[in-house]
Amino acid sequence: MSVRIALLATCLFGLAATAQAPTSLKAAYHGDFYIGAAINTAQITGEDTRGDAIIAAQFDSISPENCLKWENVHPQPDKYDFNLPDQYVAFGQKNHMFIVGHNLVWHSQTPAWVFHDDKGNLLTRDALLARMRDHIHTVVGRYKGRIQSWDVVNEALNEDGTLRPSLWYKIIGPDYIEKAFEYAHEADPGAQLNYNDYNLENEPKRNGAITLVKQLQAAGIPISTVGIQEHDSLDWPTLDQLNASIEAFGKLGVKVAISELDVDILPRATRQQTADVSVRAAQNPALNPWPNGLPDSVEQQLTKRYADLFGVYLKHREVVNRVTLWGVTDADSWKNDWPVPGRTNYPLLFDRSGKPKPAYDAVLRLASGQ
Ligand code: 9MR
Repeated sequence: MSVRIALLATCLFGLAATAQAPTSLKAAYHGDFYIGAAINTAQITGEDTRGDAIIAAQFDSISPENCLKWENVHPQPDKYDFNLPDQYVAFGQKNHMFIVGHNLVWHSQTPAWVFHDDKGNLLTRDALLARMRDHIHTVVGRYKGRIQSWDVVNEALNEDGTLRPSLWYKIIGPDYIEKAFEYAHEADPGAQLNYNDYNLENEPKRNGAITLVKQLQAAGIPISTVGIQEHDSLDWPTLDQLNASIEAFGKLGVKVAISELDVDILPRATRQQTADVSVRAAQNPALNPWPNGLPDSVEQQLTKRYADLFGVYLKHREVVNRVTLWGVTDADSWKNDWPVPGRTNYPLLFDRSGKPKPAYDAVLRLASGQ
């Protein structure tokens, strides 16, 4: 009898375990945070059918890898191009996703005309503010109520925590950041507004972001989240650095978006850990050691790294509101061409053929507590 009961219990338990085991990232982390992916042109237009199937099955949030950057959406003073952004937002709505807008104000990928008048002179503060307001109202206004979160200002800080001397800063002054948030809030009072940057795990830059958030809060400017990009390697940031940053921002009363996650396993080609898109390094076979596949030992390190990172995010699930991977498969990643062009990198959870990697399994298992 007791054997039959035990057998029955095993069967039922087995069934329950099968029924409950999540089969997608978004199901596994449902109730904890959104799981997002940055999507590219071929995925937005539907040309990459394999990628789109992965995105729809696995993710409940999307970010536009490039199509909403100023140079793409507003290439000339009187020309906006909403073709791709409209398709991007439609894709997210069709799949009931949390849709992110990236980004409104950045020193990079912003055409030179933005800062100059017809004669080539730098604009005055008032003229640049007017241009910024017009851009933000036009873009945010178009997707009001449909894009739920905007990266309002991207990468405004230097590594030492001071403000980067961009043309935004030089022409308008340090309050260009407040103004950008103010205009975004005017354009869509319901949208979450994010300050987004890399290397916020390093203490000096983290402190710079803390000061920034406090200044915005003191001025009554609505800021809802800080985006920690998380362009990581196997040994940076330490889990302590990551924990400390999430905790520090959480204490300020803002949420944290892990906004651009990937893990670079290739030899570092730059002196410092950075995600500065202007940095370049020369090709060299020593910097591209695994063009035909990753050795098991490195695959295991990557798997452990992803499990450790998601362990930290889960621990802070009250503060972390989304975790967005910067790409879908390894073939899509910017890390294949930055800072060295033409390398074979392995930074994401799906391999080049679209198959889930061991790191994917580890992230899924972690959520379901198996
Ligand atoms: O992944 C993006 C790549 O395709 C672009 O060429 C590059 C320049 O626009 O930007 C990359 O995305 C960056 C993001 O917008 C901001 N943080 C750093 C990201 C990686 O460079």
